[in-house]
Amino acid sequence: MTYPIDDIRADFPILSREVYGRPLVYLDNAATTQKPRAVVEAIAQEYYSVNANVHRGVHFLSQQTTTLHEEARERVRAFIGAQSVSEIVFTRGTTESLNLVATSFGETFLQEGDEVLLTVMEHHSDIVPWQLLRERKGIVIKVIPMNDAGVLDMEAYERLFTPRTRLVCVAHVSNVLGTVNPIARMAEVAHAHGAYLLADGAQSVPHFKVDVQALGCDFLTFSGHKIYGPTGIGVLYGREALLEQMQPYQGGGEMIARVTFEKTTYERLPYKFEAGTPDYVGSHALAAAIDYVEGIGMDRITAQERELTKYAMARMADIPGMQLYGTAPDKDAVVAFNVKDIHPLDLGTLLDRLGIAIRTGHHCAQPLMARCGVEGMARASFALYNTKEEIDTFVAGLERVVKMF
Ligand code: C6P
Repeated sequence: MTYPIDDIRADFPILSREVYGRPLVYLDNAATTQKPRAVVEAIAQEYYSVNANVHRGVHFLSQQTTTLHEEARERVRAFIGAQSVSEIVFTRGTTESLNLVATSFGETFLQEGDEVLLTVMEHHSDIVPWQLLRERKGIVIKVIPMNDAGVLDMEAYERLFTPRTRLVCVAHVSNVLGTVNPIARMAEVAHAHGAYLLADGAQSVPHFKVDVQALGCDFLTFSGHKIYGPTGIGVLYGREALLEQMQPYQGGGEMIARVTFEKTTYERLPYKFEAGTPDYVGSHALAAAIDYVEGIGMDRITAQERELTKYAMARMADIPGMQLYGTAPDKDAVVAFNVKDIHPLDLGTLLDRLGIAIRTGHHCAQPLMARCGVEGMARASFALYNTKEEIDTFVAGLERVVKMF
C-alpha cells in the first residue's frame, strides 16, 4: 500500500499555511511536532462537553473525565508494551519524567559514591537532574564515549562499570545525531552488573515501535508534544517493583491515602507520583495522538522517515563545505550539520526567510557540541508528514544561502 501522504498532510491544517509569503516547510519536528485535527478536536471536545476534575467528584462529568483519563493511561500502556497501568505515570513531559527519576530513585536507591552512567550525547534534561543529585548526595557521574560517527563505544561502556554502578541513563535516539542506541544490549550489560537502565525515549517513541519489555529497560520517558500530542503532558514508564519502592516525587492532593499531621500514607501506583490535578485533557489528547500514529502504522511511519533521512543526507552531502554530524548505521529522522564556517544562526535565519523552519544552536546538548568541537549546529528533523519535495526545497534553499557566503 502506498503511503497516503496527501491525506496525512490534509490532517494537519498548519502545514498549508504560508510564512513570508512562501509555503511552510516545517523541518523542526525534533523540537515539537505539528498536531493533527483529531488531537485538536479531542482537546476542544473535552473542554466543550466533558470537563471536570478527575478522581474527585461523584458527579457525572467528573466520572466521565476520569474514565477518559484512565483509558488514556491504558492506551499508553498498550502502546509501549508495559505490563500494567501501575507502571504508567503521567508527567509534564520528558524533562519532568527524568527529574522524577533523579529525585525519587536517587532518594531511595543512591548513596554518596554510587555511580550513574550517562552518554556523551545526552540532552541537558538527562544531565542536569543528575548533577543536582550529585550536589545533594555526592553521587558520581561517568560518561560513556562515542566515536566520530556518533556510535557509542560499547567496550568503554562495559569498562565503566564498578560495584558502585547503580543506573545507566541513555537517550534511545540522540536529538542531534539521530543515533539509535542499542538499548536492549545496554540493558543486558547493566543488569549483569546489578544496575538499572533508563531510556530517554523523547526522540524514539514518535518514530518507531518501542516496547519496554522487548527493550528490557527499567524506565522509559517521553513527551506528548513530540508525538503529535499536546504540550504539557508526558510519560514515565517504570518497572512496578522499582516504582513501588521509590519515594514520592511531589506531595499534594491525589497522591495520598490518608493524611494526618503526624503521618501521611501514600496512594497506590501510579497515583503516588501524580500530586495535584493532572493534565487530564492532555492525557486524552495524547491517546488521540497515539490512535492517529497507530492508524497509519508505526512501521510505515518509520519506513517513510528513514527514506527521507537517507535522501536528505545524500542530497546535502553534495553541497560544497557540508559537514554532517551523526553517520551511525542505525540513524533516525534527524540531520545535524554545518556548512563552511557559516554560523548556524545565520543559516537558520536565512532559511526561515525562505519559509523553511529548522533548529540552530546547541540543541540542549552542550557536552556533545564540545565533543564535536563546535559551539552549535543547524538541524533538520523529519516527521510522518514530510515529503521529498520539501527536502528538495530545503536543499535548494541551503544552496542559495551557501552561495551568499
Ligand atoms: N529536545 C529538541 O529540539 P521536553 O522538553 O521535556 O519535552 O523534552 C526534553 C528532551 C529530552 N530528551 C531528548 C532526547 C530530547 O530531544 C528532548 C527535547 C528538543 O531537540 C527540545 S530541546
